[in-house]
Order: sequence, then C-alpha cells, then structure tokens
Amino acid sequence: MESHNNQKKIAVVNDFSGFGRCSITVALPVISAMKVQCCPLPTSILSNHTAFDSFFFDDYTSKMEPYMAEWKKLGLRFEGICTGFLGSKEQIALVKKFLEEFTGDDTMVLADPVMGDYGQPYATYTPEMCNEMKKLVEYADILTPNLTEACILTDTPYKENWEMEEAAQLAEALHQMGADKIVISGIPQGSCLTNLCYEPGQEVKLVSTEKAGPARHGTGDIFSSIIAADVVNGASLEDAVRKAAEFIRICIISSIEREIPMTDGVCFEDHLGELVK
Ligand code: PXL
Repeated sequence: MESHNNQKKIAVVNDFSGFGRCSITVALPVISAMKVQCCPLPTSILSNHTAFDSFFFDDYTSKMEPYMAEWKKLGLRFEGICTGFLGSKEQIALVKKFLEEFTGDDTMVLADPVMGDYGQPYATYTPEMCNEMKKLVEYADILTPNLTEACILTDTPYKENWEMEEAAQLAEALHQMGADKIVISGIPQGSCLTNLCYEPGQEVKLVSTEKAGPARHGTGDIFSSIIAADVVNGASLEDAVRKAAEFIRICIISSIEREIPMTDGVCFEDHLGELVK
C-alpha cells in the first residue's frame, strides 16, 4: 500500500548554511548516499557558518511549529531523528516538542550537542543556551559530543590532554544525565584521533584513526550523519563510528591536496561513492 513511510527516513533538525559544508548541506548528501531519505527541519538559515568572520544569520524559531504541524498532518514517521546546531534558547524547547511528537518506539534519536570546539563555544552559543542544551541530553539514544561539548555539558573544566579513563568518566557522567549511548569524538592520542564509544553495561570501545591533518569545519556533522544512517540501516555503533572516522580521514587528505581553506569544510563530494557501497 502506498504510504509516506515505506522508506526509512531520518529527520535532521539543523541549520542550513549556504556555504562552508556543514549541518543540513552535509547531512542531506551523506544520508541520501546511504539510501535513507533525509528530511530537514531548518533551525536557522545562514549565508555561511559562524566560524567565518562575517555571516548572515536568520533564526527560524518562529517558523518551526507550523512546519512541524504540516509533517504531523502528513503522518510522517522517522526511523531516525538527528539534532544539531540550534539557533536560540527558545528553539531548544521546540526541538524537545518535536522529539516528543515524532519519536516512536522504533525511532533512534541522535543528538549532536553542537556547541563548540577547541575549548570554546561557537559565536552564537550563549551560556544560557549551553545550559538549555543539557535538557536535550536525556532524549538521546546516541549523543555525539566532542571533548569541548562533553566538558560544557558536564560542567568539567576543558583541558588539552585527556587520559582515556578520564574521557570514559565524561561519558559515564553524560549517561547519568540521561543519554543512552555516547560517542566522544576526536580525542587526541599521539598521532591518532580516538573516538570513545560508551554503551551501557558494555566495556568502552575505542575507535582510533591516524590523524590526517588538522580538524576542519563540518566534520562533526559528517560524523553524526554517517553514524545515524548506518545505525538506522542496522550497523553496530562501533562499526558506524569506524565508517564515519575513516570517511572523514580520506576527506581531510583530499582537502589538503586540493588546498581547500580550513573554513570550507571537506570536499566529501569526491568520496560520496564510498558510502554508497
Ligand atoms: O559544524 C558545526 C556548525 C554547524 N552550523 C553552524 C556552525 C557550525 C560551526 O561553526 O557555525 C552554523
């Protein structure tokens, strides 16, 4: 029988940045390449992301409720919901409403608490917003903070060097706050970057890849999109994290070869075919 729900779908609650390859503009191609239908709910519209010196920013908060209401009328159900960059404190309450209305028994919620990097919050993230983000943690089946975000969420002072045992404690604290599984991404370990995968009742798993070059914008969004689509397609968390980390590594190598500016994200377009296999 014909239905809007005959193909797996992931709703992506994130911003639309026209330049800089992040959020919706990477989630759409990546999730689609992995054969899952991607349905974006924009949180804000930007000319380019906030790490550029100047950007146009249009908060979409007031438009989100009528937008969600139409999806409700269509009877859309999602196998996955991903949340990312949020534009205002009020918006976080709307995202909670979205999660409450659209999360069914079989919906995997991946919350990427996009708030900052290198120990610093992003330009539009006020301390109040960072505090509100803590409330989204409890909705997460999978939470994917980097070290900066894990520290902000757990009120832990940020530092450069982390023992794996300490990172595991951050993950445990985030689990206590209500997230089920946690991936702390991009932990520097010598020449490698390690992703720590925490699943309740299991030993922590470490997925390490050789560091290909300095971190680039938008890679966190590629990371969470691949994990979401792979898990919705039935992969284990550890396998999904490995696929995401390896994909980003090859994208960084290409971006260095092509001399892509650090702000511009990675030239993932060269490698999308790898995800289709
Ligand atoms: O990739 C994270 C991200 C997403 N969206 C916007 C951003 C950033 C990081 O700077 O500015 C608008």
